[in-house]
Amino acid sequence: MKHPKLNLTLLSALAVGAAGTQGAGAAAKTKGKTNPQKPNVVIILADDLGFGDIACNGSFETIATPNVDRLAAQGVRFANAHATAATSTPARYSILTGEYAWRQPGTGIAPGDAAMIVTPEHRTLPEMMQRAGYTTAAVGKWHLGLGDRAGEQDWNGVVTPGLRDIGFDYSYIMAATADRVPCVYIENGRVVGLDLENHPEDSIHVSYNKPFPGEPTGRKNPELLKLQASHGHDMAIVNGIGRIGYMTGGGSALWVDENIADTITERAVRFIEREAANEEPFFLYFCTNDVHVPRAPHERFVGRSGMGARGDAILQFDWSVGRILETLDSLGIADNTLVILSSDNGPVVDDGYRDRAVELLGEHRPWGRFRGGKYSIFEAGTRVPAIARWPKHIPAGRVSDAAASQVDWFASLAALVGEELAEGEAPDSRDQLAVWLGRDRKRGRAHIVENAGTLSITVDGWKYIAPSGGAAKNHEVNIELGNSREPQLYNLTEDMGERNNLAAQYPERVARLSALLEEVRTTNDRR
Ligand code: NG6
Ligand code: CA
Repeated sequence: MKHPKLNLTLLSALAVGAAGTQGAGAAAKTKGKTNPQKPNVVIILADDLGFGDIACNGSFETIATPNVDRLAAQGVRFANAHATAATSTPARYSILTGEYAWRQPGTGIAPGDAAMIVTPEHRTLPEMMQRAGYTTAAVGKWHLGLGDRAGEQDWNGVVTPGLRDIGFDYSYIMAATADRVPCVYIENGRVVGLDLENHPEDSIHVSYNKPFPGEPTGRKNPELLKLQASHGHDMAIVNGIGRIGYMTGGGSALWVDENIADTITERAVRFIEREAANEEPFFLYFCTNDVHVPRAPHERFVGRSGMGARGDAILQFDWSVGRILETLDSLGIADNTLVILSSDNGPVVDDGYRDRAVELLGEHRPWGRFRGGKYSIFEAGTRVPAIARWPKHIPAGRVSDAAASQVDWFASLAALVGEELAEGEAPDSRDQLAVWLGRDRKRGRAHIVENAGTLSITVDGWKYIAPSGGAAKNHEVNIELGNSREPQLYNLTEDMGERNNLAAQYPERVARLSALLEEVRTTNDRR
């Protein structure tokens, strides 16, 4: 890995020199962190954090997120930024491949023993960054599958293929979500803390089909639970919490939910510290577990938000952000680091555990002024918090109304670091660097495509939702999904809460948007 990367860096340095656009010193600079076009890049991706869950998006009265707010004050805050999907796996698929997940079967919410969904055959964002000379890492929630066969990963050896095969030099991850087994961290393909030499009986086995004989389950042994499920989450019990899927073994390796934020944030910080000392720039994809269920924040956050575990998990997320920002500051590399913060999908209050999030929500509005939430084709499903900071390059303290999509991170970062995209690479990703660097704060992407069961397309504030036979509401999570057998058309500029379906009034607009959506569906969206 190291050698080809160094050569590539050297080649691009020579190319700059040979082009004669800069003096001799510039060639050397291309390698180092002083080159303004190759800043370190840190993506902080929260889980299920809603538009209204950060104070600076208008929730100052109900939640305190000083570190996120500081990032926004020093950078640009997006009012109209979107994940491509309203759940984690497809949203993350789009970030890493630059392709809409709905083009590919098998990109729905993945179990913890799914095979790799972003495979070594894919061209990936971290690989593109490696080509540009970056050292890359993924830390935290993964949820895009591991190994080449579902259910056949060797959790006791090396889980392969893995993240190294899709462009991450370093990885320290949770395979899926905190509510899915296996409940262990995996560092560079190996489960962390497994001591099979001294405890061979601890070997890990995972099944999403049947329980392991003799192992308690949430369904049969609710008395063993410290956090009861409200729906689902009744299979394996780990750390007193029922999970999705069954597992046995791994005693010394099991994570403690209350420490997840500390553990993964620390790994992210260590990666930054290590890389800051190197000459090459780094790319960090840091995915927090917060504020996904089960919400079991560290005791120093418990009770602090007054909103129960969900609010406390938001404070914990903000703390993680603070740790990353402090680290960049203390290493003196904040000015040369582009930080992008966002969330994989919209918010949900009760996502399967009785953590009192519903009862204690009070006046807080995780979805802001939007309708729906996680799982929904309505705006709150994919209209996510987004902030970009790169001191001296991104104007500070601005709000952007530009239409922005996470699918464009791939091509935009390629443009930033000067990498050409090959035919078929990042097929739906557009170079929207001007948007993500806060220069275009009005227009942005010509259209935004969202996915949650059905598809929607938004152009100039007009949103068309394609008819679908799906349920109108998910009653377990109490979220309107936005499905309807009738076409829907909303004027978000006047009706951001999507209350007035104007489809019958504007049939031509419906026809135009539906045709455009069809075009996107049948071609790629790069243009
Ligand atoms: C659902 C889970 C939910 C959450 C979600 C994935 C149940 C009843 N619900 O199936 O708790 O895990 O999947 O969330 O099991 S995501 O943010 O990772 O997409
Ligand atoms: Ca999520």
